[in-house]
Amino acid sequence: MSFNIDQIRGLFPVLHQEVHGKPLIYFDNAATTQKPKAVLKALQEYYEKDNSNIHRGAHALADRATRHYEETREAVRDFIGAREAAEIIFTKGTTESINLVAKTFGRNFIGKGDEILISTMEHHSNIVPWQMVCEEKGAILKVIPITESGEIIWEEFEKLLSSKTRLVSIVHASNALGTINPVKKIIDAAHAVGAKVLLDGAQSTSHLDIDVLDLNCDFLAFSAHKLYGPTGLGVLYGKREVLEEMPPFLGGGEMIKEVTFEKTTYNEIPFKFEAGTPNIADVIAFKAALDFVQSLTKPKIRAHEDALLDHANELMSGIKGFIPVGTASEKVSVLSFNINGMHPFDVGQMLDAKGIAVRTGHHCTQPLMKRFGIEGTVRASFAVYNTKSEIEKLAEGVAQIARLKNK
Ligand code: 7TS
Repeated sequence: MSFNIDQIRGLFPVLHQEVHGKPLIYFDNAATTQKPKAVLKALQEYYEKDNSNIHRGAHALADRATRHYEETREAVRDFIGAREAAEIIFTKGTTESINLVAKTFGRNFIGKGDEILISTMEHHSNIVPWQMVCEEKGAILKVIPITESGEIIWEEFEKLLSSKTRLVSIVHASNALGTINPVKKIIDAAHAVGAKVLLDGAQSTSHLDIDVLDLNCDFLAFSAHKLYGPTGLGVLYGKREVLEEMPPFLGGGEMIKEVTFEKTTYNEIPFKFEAGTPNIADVIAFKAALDFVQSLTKPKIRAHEDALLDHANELMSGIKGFIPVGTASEKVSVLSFNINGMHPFDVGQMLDAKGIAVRTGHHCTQPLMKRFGIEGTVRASFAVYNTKSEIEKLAEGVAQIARLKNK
């Protein structure tokens, strides 16, 4: 598919509506993206034609459902450049993917006095699971500081890394600032001290080309719903040798080889980590979302979104009272800001009245907000279907609101 913005917008029914009597401008894409028709159609077709439990049925519908489910696993493998489909585990989302690693790898391979490194800009879902591991195991959580522009301080990271570091768990692209972290360099440095690396790819997978073999990360966690796919579905990629050494996460059906009352043996990966009936319909529909992204290609998506971000920066930087939060040199299309003298929530409400959907608050990054000495921000985050004229309406709206307090 060529990058024709009208054609792309035509694929997203939800965009074509009015809110508060104004055409909807959807700039809350870092929270969740909208879904193209192909995803909606795949969901409906699955329930109309193939609905069946997978892997265990000896009938045609179960065979078809199983085949489609496993086709998505293969599509995800291809999407992130993994070696084999067995390294792709379906979860409920990024949060569950990180918790899976914390509860299995964390429990088995992190002990008293060991260190886990995260950064100041982590989402709560990449903080709390590690605090739980530390509490349980007597390990220590260390935090990489960041600069005023929202970039990790490399020298400080190097100082924190040591032979005690078991895991570096870091966000690839920040949801609150947009910063793209230098993850390849981080992974190489972590491996040099024998630590494993988990990448939180919740915000990077929709914008950046991801090649897990080139990056050489040990784990990658992401959510389908931020990637034009359904909610309630996530992915955990892990290297085979690491996944094989990890104990199971949840116990139940599907994850076993053989059960007796005395002893249970576990299934092979990925099934060892997929206990119970999975989210079959959403997994199957997710393939349509991946096909959509692949058809546009990441470099074209990134070029489009970068142009939107540049346009927004240009227009907004001239507004009196506009305070950007997160000005790293490498960013995904997230524009976080405050308006002098105004609470972010009030700004969000006023933009909503103009039909513009943004997110306000701490974005589940309270320690990051504390680092900047603020309560929260207004966040506009852009996706493939957003346009320059929408950015102009945002800038107009922000300018009007800013004038209320910044004469
Ligand atoms: N990590 C990052 C970097 C995120 O942005 C999010 C969700 C998560 C983890 C958790 O993903 P989930 O799908 O399991 O919820 N971020 C946001 C956000 O910025 N606004 O709403 C959700």
